[in-house]
Amino acid sequence: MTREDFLKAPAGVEPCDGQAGDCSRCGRIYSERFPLLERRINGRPLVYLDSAATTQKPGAVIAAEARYYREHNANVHRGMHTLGVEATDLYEGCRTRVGRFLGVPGDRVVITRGATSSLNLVAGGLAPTLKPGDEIIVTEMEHHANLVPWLQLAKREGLVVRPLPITAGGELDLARLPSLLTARTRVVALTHVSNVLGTINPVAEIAAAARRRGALVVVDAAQSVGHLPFTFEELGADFLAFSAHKAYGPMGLGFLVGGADALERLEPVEVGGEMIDSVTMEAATWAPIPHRFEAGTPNVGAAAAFPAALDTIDEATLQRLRQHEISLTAYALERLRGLGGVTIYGPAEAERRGGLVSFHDPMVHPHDMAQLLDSVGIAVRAGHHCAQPLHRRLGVVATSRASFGMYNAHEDIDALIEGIGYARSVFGA
Ligand code: 7TS
Repeated sequence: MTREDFLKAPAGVEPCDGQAGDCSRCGRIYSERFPLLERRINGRPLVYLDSAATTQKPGAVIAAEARYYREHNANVHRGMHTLGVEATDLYEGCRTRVGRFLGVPGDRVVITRGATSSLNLVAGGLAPTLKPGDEIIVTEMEHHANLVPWLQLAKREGLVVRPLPITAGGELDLARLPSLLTARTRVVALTHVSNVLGTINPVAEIAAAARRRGALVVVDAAQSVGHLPFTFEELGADFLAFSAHKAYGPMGLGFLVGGADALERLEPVEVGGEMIDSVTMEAATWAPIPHRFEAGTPNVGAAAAFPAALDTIDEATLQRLRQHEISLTAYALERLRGLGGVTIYGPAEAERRGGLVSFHDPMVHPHDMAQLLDSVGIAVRAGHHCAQPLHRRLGVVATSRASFGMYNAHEDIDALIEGIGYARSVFGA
């Protein structure tokens, strides 16, 4: 099939009629609120299947960030004038809103640049409490953001990193946990939802086992906040890290949420302005938590905008968003299996997964797959998805990944399947 032949076939996606919420025809949730989805790519309507990399943003989020710069822009916590007070209120309002969303008081929410910064803050911040020979358990399915900071820490402090392996079915091998958890285990770091396998990990169960051994539990919730319904308490973790941009919010903003006394254990890693109490030419003392972890001018514009994303999620309800992602994932699994010859990674049941599916088609290299799909307007991600050890374990250098947001519909998956057929035809398959 040539590209021209493929394009003659009816486009899988038509304009959505969802003016009042869900589209009655396709089941998308609030897709009319996401201006970017109106784009055309290479002459075709965009089919956006890369929400695990970043979600698109509702117009209300874009408007709130623009409004901040048009009407309120000033630096924060220096409230000598009206704009400074307004900017500070918006920034602190974001902290409170995130706390409410996850069921914790705002003073246990540290505002960062993203999940990666949050995880570096924990790993670096724990350094003074660790001794050579102490052990850290990290799962084999981590994104590099929740692996490399621990490897660096281990190198600097003489620690031992012990990998928690996965099973052939793409779940954590919990039978291995008891022997890995020792009297020297100080930290268990794990992802809530794998960005490659989609696996939802039983964080509460693992956290309970870790705590019995006196270890701290660090959860990378980059793929779960805004997608799965849960509170911080339910996870039973000490630290939880995530980025706003994967939860329908702006880029350059993330959070570290701490358990009741957990943040007290961290030494500030980034130091300078905004985070001090008093400074002499000899020494400095720190501002109270959480501000001591927020050195320098923060991304106030993004913080001013993120509550609009959380409002959109709450309006839809997390329960409904979760059901929607399960439905899309189940359909994607079914259609990909129907192609024949495609390896699909992670648990077989959609209920055990977040809203994403990684796959490998031996007929088309993942990079060619992504490029050919893009040529017909379909955006997927290909590569190692910043999880090289996991891909080594899976025995492939790269996979293709389709991932879903509230604005996706079953017909986007139909378009993907047609697109894969087209990609195969280019390689004579
Ligand atoms: N943890 C997980 C599980 C992730 O999926 C990602 C980003 C991060 C941490 C890092 O988040 P950041 O906002 O600090 O960059 N994951 C992806 C992805 O799967 N494709 O692009 C980015």
